[in-house]
Amino acid sequence: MKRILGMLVMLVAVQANAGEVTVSDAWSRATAPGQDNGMMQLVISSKQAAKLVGVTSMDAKTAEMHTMVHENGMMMMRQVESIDVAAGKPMDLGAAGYHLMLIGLKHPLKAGEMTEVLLTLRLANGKEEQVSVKAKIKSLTGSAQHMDMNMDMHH
Ligand SMILES: [Cu+2]
Repeated sequence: MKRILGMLVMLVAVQANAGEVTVSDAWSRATAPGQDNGMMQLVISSKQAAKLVGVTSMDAKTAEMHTMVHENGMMMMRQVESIDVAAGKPMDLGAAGYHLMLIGLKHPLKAGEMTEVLLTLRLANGKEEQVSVKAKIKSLTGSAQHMDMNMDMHH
């Protein structure tokens, strides 16, 4: 009974926050043979200002938020602690130079399948909201291979 009550409280808490944050256009890239890291792009919209503060992947050991930076003439990736999302303004991670990094994939990402992450956002009102996101896995392209090269240098 105690456990059921706990679950009910959790459901109510989630519902109270539901609707502040929506995620769209989530996609990921199919991995090349032997590649154990993946990336994901998505667009986050929030009614109130928010910060993306955590990412959990269902298909990888860990997930991080990364930004691309120029260093010694090369594009490198750096982990960031959070990503700001302005109120009412869609935050396109890719356009802003960010991506989500899936590290230590438990299995290859195959084109046409889905991969799932759980995002944790801290809202301006101090509450946290978690959003489950399913991303479509797209096939590898030339530019993806360029990025994988940099990925290996960093990790
Ligand atoms: Cu990265």
